[in-house]
Amino acid sequence: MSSRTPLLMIALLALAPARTLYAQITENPLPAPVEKRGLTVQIRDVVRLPRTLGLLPADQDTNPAGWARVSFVRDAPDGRRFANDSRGFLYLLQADAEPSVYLDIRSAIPHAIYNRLESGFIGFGFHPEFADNGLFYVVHGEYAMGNPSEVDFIPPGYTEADVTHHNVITEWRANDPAANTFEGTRRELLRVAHVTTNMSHPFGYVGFNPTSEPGDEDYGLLYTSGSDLGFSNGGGPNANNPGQTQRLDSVVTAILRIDPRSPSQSGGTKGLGDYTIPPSNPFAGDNDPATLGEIYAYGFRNAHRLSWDLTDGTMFAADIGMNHIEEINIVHAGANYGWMAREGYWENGIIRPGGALNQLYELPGEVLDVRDADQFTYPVAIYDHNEGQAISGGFAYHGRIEQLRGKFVFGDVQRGRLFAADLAALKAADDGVPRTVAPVEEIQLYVRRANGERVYVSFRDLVERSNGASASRADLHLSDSRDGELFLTSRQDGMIRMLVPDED
Ligand SMILES: [Ca+2]
Repeated sequence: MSSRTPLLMIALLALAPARTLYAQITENPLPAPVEKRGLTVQIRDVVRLPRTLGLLPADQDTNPAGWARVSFVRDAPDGRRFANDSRGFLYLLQADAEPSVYLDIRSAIPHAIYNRLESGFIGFGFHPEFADNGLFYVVHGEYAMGNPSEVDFIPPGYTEADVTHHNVITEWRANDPAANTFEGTRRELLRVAHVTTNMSHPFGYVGFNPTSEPGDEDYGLLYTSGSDLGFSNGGGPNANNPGQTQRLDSVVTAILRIDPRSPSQSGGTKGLGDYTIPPSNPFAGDNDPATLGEIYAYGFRNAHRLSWDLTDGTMFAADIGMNHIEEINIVHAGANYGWMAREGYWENGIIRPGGALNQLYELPGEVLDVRDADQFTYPVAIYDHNEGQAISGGFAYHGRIEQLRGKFVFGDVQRGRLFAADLAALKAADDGVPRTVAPVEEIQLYVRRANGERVYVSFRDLVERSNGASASRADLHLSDSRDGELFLTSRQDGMIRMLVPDED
């Protein structure tokens, strides 16, 4: 011990100047608050999903449990509108009618876990040719214990004995795509092991680029969220593990892009599961057997929502940060978005000897202010945890609400605040320079009373009013309609709301 001390002291002395220059940020990394600057938008109730609170025993539900755990609203390519309740239901929403159950998936997923924020029936997305082929995709989570299914992938260095949960993506095929209740078959595409105690940050999104057309490279390719599968703070001995990130031999932190067709149908290269590797993927043709061909981009903590600007195809990912920074990223094929080495445009302390996930360190100016100075791609807008705790998905808005046109609209899941950033500023910030990011402002919401009176509200006020109780979290999520309008939903009250033009 004593023989090591002088060496340690020399090492500390050598580090001292660097620590002074590139200091640890302990609080408020972005001192300027996100403020309201005049964007004021009307919000209106559309429909409330049926109450499923109490359907599950309390220990198998989330806490706080909500009225209905609505996560996604999606318009099918045939024009019909659907929404899911992660307690196991896919609803068909028809104008002037109560939601009707299109599919109850509970019996198909008997090992499902429902008690995490993202769990149960997590998400769904329709194939662009759903009206003809009846195909849609579902992501859900399961317990490993007592589960007879074999996983397609276990993170490197772990074995079957370490597996705690399964992340599962399935393809469902409706016999009659026009029917108002599902009858058909399903096929499992991918089953990936979770090895942390909690099923934190599972696959959360499945969907297709809505701007791609038949014949485009991207057409018919299914994207997933980019999620760290709990390797940051998922609990237990396998969490807090930066060694499971920043690697191309693992799906951890990666947005995957797959051709959902079985190789037996496509004649192409098989992926980890029963799907085909798109030959145009960034690591598909690198002749390196150590890289996974299904990886599209990587280095995300929990990029749980993806979206595309319908005017130019720009792809966005909203990535939930650790203790400090929430991010909007513009996604490029093959790019590395930094987790766990980076959080926003800071270095995360976990990659330093003895460091921790809740630490941020300033980057040196020769990285922060210089184009492409390191191997990472940095966010185009950020906010810190003085302003919120978890970024929702967001959308490039070109719809009917004049004051939101040309903005990217997003929010904070936990607090329910609604934010906007100029699309032009976001795209300009996609310049390879870490420090350049687009300004973020807050949107003021209002409702109209029956007499036409305008009442300013927060999203959280609305959730509390419909539940008749205070909400410890707003649980805000955003979805978009086929014609580019925005839905705001809460997993707490099960209400689907819409942003609308004034006096609409
Ligand atoms: Ca930038």
